[in-house]
Amino acid sequence: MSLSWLPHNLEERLNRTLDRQVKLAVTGLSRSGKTVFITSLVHQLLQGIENPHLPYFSVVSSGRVQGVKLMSQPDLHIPAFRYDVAIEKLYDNPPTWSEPTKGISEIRLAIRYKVENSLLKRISPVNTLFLDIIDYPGEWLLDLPLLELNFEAWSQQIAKLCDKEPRLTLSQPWREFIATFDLSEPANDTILRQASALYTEFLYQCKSPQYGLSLLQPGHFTMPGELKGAPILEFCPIFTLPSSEIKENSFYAVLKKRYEAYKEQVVKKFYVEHFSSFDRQIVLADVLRSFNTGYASFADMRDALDLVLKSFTYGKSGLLNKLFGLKIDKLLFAATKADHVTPNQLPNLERFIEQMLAQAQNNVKFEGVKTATLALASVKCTQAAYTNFQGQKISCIKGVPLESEQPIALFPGEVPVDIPLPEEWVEGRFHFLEFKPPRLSHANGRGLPHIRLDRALEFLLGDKF
Ligand SMILES: Nc1nc2c(ncn2[C@@H]2O[C@H](COP(=O)(O)OP(=O)(O)OP(=O)(O)O)[C@@H](O)[C@H]2O)c(=O)[nH]1
Ligand SMILES: [Mg+2]
Repeated sequence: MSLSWLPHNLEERLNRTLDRQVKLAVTGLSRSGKTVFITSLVHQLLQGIENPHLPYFSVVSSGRVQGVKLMSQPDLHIPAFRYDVAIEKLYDNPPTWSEPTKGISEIRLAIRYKVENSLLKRISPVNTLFLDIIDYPGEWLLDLPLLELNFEAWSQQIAKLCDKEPRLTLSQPWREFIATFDLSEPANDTILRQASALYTEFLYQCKSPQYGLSLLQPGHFTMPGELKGAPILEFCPIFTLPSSEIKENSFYAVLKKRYEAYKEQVVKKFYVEHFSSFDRQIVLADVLRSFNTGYASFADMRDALDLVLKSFTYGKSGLLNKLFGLKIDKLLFAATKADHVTPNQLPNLERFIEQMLAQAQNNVKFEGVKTATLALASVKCTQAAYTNFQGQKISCIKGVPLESEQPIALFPGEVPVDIPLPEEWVEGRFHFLEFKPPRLSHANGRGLPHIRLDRALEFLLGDKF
């Protein structure tokens, strides 16, 4: 049945009520694989009818999909997800990956499918599901906990993090700078700008591949999106309280005011405008990269992901939820780039992330959200292979490393089943390399090769058809 005679927003509302529209949000920290995941997902679905690459996505494998089409997106104020650019790059010769993305974007697909339910079938044998996919930086979820913290409590948390290496050394220039002025003195814009620039620089250094830290707040400082250069990002935490009485125009008072404005105008705005409207959520994490960097990077990523997952419980039972509601009822946590490990290591990788997030997942389940963990590769860039080492047959992977032209066979290291102790995290234990995308061809209609993307789709969307 066409609803084109309805005014636009009414049609949207009706689609949602009739369960014909679903908002699938895709997030993860920088470089976790969001763009590649969405590109592969859209590509797989556009392959549509009887796509042999999606055996575990039941609506497709049972032959019920009649067709899939890209549509113009419903939210005109959100930038478009550039599927066209990303897929062209993957099909190029040589194929390349997409550029990093900086903020939120959206894409809409219409999926026409045969209805299975015998009762509904009588009303309408064929239905259309509008799937809106939203890509947004996971860093923004690190901001939601700020809503429950005042400036002093947040500053204390940051101070505690900076007690330990590598933050202790990296934060030195910023800490030395803020120690040079008295917080009870009248504020000066130039000094405030310098202080926040040094703090932001400290966050970027923590994030650099050398240190690979993830728990970086405020999240918009390293992922500003459209707020790049805006004065609302010009503040930083403090280490000591002012020595004398606090005047309204003092450094201390201004920093506190800006922190509160950030919470109100940036964090809450994201919650109300976007987060509260999502139906389903997938959180992606490049766990293997943190293995390479060492224990500090791994532990920091785990803490950051714990905090990210808390956003969903916090949303469900917190004050904002009472005011604005939080719809997410299914949450999938996925370790990406599973083609970086040998196929026999996949179960280990899945057990590892399951354990790593057990506590956080439990809390989310408690709030009535269905959760699952999975290891996947949106685009499989390696092949399983074997090599001989000292007379023994060893399982390895074969692919073209990002910095090279020639394929190599590599044993990347065993994924531990249990989380290793800090002292077991010896240097050189893991060699998880980045790979070039595989050469693809339009001509033979082969979809992008992947690992377990269909299982992710089944968990996230299977019940909507
Ligand atoms: N081998 C392999 N590499 C992948 C896969 N997905 C992503 N990558 C690699 O990870 C990089 C980052 O992927 P993106 O999808 O751009 O990550 P993102 O989360 O969108 O990154 P930002 O936009 O910078 O936040 C890519 O350039 C690839 O090198 C995958 O499925 N397999
Ligand atoms: Mg991206």
